Amino acid sequence: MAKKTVLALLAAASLAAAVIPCLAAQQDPDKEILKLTLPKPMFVGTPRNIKTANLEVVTGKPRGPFFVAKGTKLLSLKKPVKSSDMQPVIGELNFVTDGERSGEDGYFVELGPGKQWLQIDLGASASIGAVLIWHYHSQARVYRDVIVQVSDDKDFLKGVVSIYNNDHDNTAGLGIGKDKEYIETNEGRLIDAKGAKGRYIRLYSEGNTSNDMNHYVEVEVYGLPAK
Ligand SMILES: [Ca+2]
Ligand SMILES: [Ca+2]
Repeated sequence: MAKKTVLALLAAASLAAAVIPCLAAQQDPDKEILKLTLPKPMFVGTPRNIKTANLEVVTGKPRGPFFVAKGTKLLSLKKPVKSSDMQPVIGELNFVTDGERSGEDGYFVELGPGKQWLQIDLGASASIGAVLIWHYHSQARVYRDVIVQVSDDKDFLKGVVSIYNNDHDNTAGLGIGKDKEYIETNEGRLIDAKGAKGRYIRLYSEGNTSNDMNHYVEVEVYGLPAK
């Protein structure tokens, strides 16, 4: 190959390398990176001895950036919470939206055993971009049958959109879910709500790999007011 051709190829390659990151950053001009605040991690290393059928592969890598519609805001802070268990075993339902994300004792609410739900009332219908959930992150564990739904009906009888469902065997009776089970960490679980519209967010779980109880440290709902 002629020396000139090699130089031309090298120049083209370096130009491509310079251009690609710009394209990636531009992506969609109507979107921006969702800014999140994470609590400090409570454990490190790859968890062992978690046996469950539908677990996603643990990469150990931090979550990448998540893009949402420009102007997306936290809508759930201090918003009212109700539950299938209105008398939690430990803590208070308002812990779920109090803005505290710490994994330490005193920051989680514990709902009774088996299938339980809790529900956040945003006060007005919204176009929801993302839901971030911390069930419990001071120990590696997997919560079972995590199902997240959005609706404008407070009783979730009509107009229900499921934005997450990892109940692969339908033990919760809300339909088979295709999402994976995952190990809780300080990153929480970020769910892409894809602009689902609704005033209420309902979250189900059915115990976890350490015990039969259901826990929440914090839930954050991000979105835009519905048009
Ligand atoms: Ca909290
Ligand atoms: Ca199940």
